[in-house]
Amino acid sequence: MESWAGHEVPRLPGRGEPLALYDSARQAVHPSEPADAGSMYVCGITPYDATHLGHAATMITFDLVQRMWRDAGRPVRYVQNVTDIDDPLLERAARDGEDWVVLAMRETALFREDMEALRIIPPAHYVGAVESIPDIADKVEVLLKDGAAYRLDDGTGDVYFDISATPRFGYESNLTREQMLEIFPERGGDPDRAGKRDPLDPLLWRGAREGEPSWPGGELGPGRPGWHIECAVIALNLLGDRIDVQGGGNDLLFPHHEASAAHAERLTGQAPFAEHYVHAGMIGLDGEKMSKSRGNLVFVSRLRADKVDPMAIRLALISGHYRSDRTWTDDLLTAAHERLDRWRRAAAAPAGPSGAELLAEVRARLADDLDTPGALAAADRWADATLAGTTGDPEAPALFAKTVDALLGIRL
Ligand code: 5CA
Ligand code: ZN
Repeated sequence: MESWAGHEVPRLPGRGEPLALYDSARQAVHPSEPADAGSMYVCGITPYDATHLGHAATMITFDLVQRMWRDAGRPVRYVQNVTDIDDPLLERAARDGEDWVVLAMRETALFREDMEALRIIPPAHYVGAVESIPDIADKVEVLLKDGAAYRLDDGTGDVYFDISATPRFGYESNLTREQMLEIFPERGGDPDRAGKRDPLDPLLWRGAREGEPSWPGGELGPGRPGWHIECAVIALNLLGDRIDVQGGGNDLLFPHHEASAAHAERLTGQAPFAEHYVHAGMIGLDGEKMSKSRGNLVFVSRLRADKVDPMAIRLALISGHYRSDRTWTDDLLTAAHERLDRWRRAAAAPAGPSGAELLAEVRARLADDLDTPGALAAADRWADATLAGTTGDPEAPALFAKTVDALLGIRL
């Protein structure tokens, strides 16, 4: 699938610091020091509605990871998926009397535009579930033959993963079995499906149903892929057996990333699948998680149509720490506009305090688990001192602008 257009990222003097990130599996901040290229897989959209600010915040989080790795001299191998076939897409298309393919294509195109506007560096591979179906079917067959999966004998052709096929199930989310059982049905799982060996076993392949799209699955028979195996296979195919970062919002902690890791680890015999499982907090509105099913959405495209500067949207979203669940408010956007205006005036000043010190401070704050509030505070101090009339280095305003552009993705 086509990715979106990139833009030039300014080169900064010197070299950035190694990035430390919180890993949900180890529940602590650890250095992410890829040996050569940094490999990152981020769970992308299910395109049945427009990109909302929650999606944007998550994409910006991993954009910052990419920017930090690059600044530290690491090339980056970045893959993102589009879940362009799944139940929510079919349900929305049926509700609106629309062709699911048309819906998916339209919303994916809009997502690309939003990503470009927000200056998200595009992934090297932007991959749809549909185009990956033959590869996914192959891997489900391997799991079946290997005894890690089983087919229900009710004639549906549905294939499930046996979670006892990995001794590690649960290591990624650190949830108790009770917690898993509670969350599983809320996030697409079907614990009560008759014939499963364990209520938590996730679906790998859904046999063809009347009125639903299906694809030939070779020995599996016609059907379509389950959700977790989609991400495991795309990541394995394009990034190899072990990746540095598996990313997404914290709604994917369980079962999605737990099951994806279990699939991948069983297929490769290597664990852990990801060195870091990184989860962005949920952006909410009026105290509730912003979600398509709740209908409390603020769309990036809507704000853009209202002529809101995408850089203000980006700045508003990074004013909170990426890991914290946080609420979107109009005040946040107003504050971001004011900050952007202050930064722009400071960048246009004839001189300012040391740009090199500011750069070092921003690098240090971001290297510590992407402390964007700390980085923004450092930039604010520099901008305030500059606007207060401090004379100093005539090169500093240009370096300030380059710093916030390269590391924060804020083009002044
Ligand atoms: N296609 C799957 C991932 S394979 C999916 O979760 N799609 S999604 O459209 O629901 O979400 C796309 C990305 O945005 C995921 O990484 C998800 O975790 C994240 N996300 C969804 N809602 C929010 C929210 N309210 N705040 C922050 N991130 C969110
Ligand atoms: Zn995913």
